[in-house]
Amino acid sequence: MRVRRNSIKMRTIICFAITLICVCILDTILSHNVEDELSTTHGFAHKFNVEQIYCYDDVQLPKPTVGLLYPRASETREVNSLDGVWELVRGNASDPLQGIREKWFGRSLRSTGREIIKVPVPASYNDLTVDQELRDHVGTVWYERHFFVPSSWNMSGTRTWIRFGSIHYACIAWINGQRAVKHSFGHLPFEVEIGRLVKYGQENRISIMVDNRLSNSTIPQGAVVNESSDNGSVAVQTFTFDFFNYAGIHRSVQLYTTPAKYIKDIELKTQVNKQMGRIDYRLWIGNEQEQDVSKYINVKLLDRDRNVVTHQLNRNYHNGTLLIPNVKPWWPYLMHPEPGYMYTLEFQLMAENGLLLDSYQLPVGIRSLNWDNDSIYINGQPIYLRGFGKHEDSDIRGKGLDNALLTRDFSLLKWVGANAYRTSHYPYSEESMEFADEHGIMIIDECASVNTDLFQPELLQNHMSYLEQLIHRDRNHASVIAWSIANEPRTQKPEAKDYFGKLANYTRSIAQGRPLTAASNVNKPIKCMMSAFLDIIGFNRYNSWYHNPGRTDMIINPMLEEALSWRQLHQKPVIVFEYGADTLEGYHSLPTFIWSEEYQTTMLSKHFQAFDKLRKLKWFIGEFVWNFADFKTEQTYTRVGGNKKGVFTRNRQPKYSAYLLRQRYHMLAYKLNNASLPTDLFNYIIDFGL
Ligand code: BDP
Repeated sequence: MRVRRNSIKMRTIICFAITLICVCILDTILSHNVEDELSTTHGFAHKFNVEQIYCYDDVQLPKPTVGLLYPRASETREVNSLDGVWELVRGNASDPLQGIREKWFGRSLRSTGREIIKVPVPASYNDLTVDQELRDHVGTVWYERHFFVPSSWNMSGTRTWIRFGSIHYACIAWINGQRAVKHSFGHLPFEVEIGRLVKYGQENRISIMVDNRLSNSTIPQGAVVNESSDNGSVAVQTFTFDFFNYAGIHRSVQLYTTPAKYIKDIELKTQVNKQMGRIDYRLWIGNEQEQDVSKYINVKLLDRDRNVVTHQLNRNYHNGTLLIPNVKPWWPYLMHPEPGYMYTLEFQLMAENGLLLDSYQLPVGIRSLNWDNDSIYINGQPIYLRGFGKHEDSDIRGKGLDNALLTRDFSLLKWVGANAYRTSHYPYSEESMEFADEHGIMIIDECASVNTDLFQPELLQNHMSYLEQLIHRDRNHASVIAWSIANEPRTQKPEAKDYFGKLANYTRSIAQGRPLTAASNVNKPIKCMMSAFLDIIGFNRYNSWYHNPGRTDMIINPMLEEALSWRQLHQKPVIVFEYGADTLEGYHSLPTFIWSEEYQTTMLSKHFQAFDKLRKLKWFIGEFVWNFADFKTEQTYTRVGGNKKGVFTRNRQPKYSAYLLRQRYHMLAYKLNNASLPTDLFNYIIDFGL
């Protein structure tokens, strides 16, 4: 009896120890240092006030990503979407890893007895319901759905993949109870081959645990702290960035097939010289080691009307060059009568006997991109950027991909005459990148490093890896003209120098022919430890808002002085990445008063005067209003229903200032590129001839 009780005790101890080890490992897997988080009382921004000396010698360079071509059907590939209504269960905020311990992935979520919420994918989960606990949830949620995989996909020679456009922030996915993939970093795609996990021609179950917690080593940084509430201690996510930490399955989930031997990845570089276009391509072939039956590739370039303009048979199927006489170059919007011209590049992997092994079509815009110490040039022409900082943000859906919203946004961008935006403060959807290509909107492509404050080696490693994945994803888009490595990091800190030196060196080595930039907000350029490593200097400045609120007579001179001092210090092109004023739609005040529509309009106009003086100096190459549209933030007394600096409302309707901005942007295009003006740019007032 005693022996039995002892062995039961022993077993209990062993089980407990195993559970403990599992929990520890899982916690490390998800890169959250719980102890660190819980010991922080005021959020990461205030954790260390003293200078830290970090050594980055052990930071490993990321392994290059290969694969992740956007899923497209072809003669040899099929795509099935898993978008639709899924089931969601909220984990306990006080016990985020309960679902792992209890193996919720091994059974249907319903069997856990917890409340099931039906939710759409893609969408952020926060604003879908009226439940405040779901909106403000900190920790894990679980998603689940059932799906079929066609039995026709169960052929030797066919591979089955699952690809996620973006899940924020970290996640683990299981298929039929077996672990399929884990990923950290929101806003970036990831995929895995799942042939070994799925049942063909039968029902399958996918379970995904999504964790929204941000820590000192996540991109962006944050900290989870325990705070006392009326209901006891609660976990609270703290961060200093100014947008809501939406979470969930934000972009599409797709199943797709490739042949066994297949085109795994494609890299393009394009150039235009007078009438001649050139595409240099590089291909990676999946399963190349398999008995070598593929002998050549057929490469076809199709124009917009699907006519073949160039055709090549290449026996070296790893790389090649296409020359395109009388090319139609890719031009930014309003810089040419036919902007955003996109060709389709088709690659066919062929066997010696002429059998088609794999086929993939990639949209391509053909253009040259160069820069020097004065400007950025597209097809040899200097550009002037007229645009916005944006957000992926909308009512109810949060950061969920919404093609209707994208259509509206691009329509507004063109209406207002913009030619560029910065993907502040994280990579936007792949679908939006295609919209930008097609519409000729230039993109400053930003990684999700916002307000970085603690520069530990682990963060640098993640930051490099983030940029590697971003550049890999977006390198083939004609619209991408620069990589932004960070927004408003605390670069006045001495330790930022080494950190950004290392980060910029690495990023430059993989930059795919684009310059590096970032948005700085130090109060004196000389204090910025990052900008010396950049190719384009960008700064954010809120004269008449955070600086001298109410004083629209204190804009022009400070703006001129600041831009000039950045230039003098670095002798590089300079862009204003953010300026703006919160504006409550429908609030009017004459004379102007802060928060009124008149105030935003006057503030813009004063900036235009400063920008025009700077434009004469040639190295001033862009103006970006903050923000395109109002967006949701955390709850704070400085935000009334979110950040209201939008020129458009959250519902994408113009504020009063939008009409003035429209006149400026179109007039700039007319002046600089001879673009024709919209007929409704000015309202009829009077005929002076009468
Ligand atoms: C800038 C930040 C941006 C904020 C903006 C603001 O880069 O994310 O939303 O301030 O306060 O400093 O409106």
